[in-house]
Amino acid sequence: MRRLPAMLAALALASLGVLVPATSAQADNWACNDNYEAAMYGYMYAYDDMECHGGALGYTSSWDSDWGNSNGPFRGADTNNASSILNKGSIPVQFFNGTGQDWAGGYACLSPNELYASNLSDNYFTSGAKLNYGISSHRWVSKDRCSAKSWAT
Ligand SMILES: [Ca+2]
Ligand SMILES: [Ca+2]
Repeated sequence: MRRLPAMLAALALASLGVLVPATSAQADNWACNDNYEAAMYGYMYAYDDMECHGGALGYTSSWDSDWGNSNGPFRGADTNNASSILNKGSIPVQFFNGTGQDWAGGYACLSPNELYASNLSDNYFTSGAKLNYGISSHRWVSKDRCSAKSWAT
């Protein structure tokens, strides 16, 4: 994971702004865009801070039915700790508020063409619960299983 010192990142954004006038929304998403470019194909990533900052809590091409247990790609304090996510796979990732392989309860989906969600505080599970600091499990699903939820980055 490439991390630029804050000063350099600010300079990069400033010079980008000169060449390509960007909306503030685009500028805010710059870090996630950078992470998306660097991400591995077929993988999803989750970060503890917004804008894909703070290092990845985890990344995987597989699933994890409990982000708080001691096995799989997400463990311990990862549960209820993600503030941004990205999907560089070929099918949607379905995120759940709860845990377990019954895959029950509120969920939200991030499809590959959405690329990433840089600020989960704008998003909600189907149950109405906040997505930010709420994700506790995930799996990859076909498009038709995620039609209930569509959301902006
Ligand atoms: Ca786990
Ligand atoms: Ca949760």
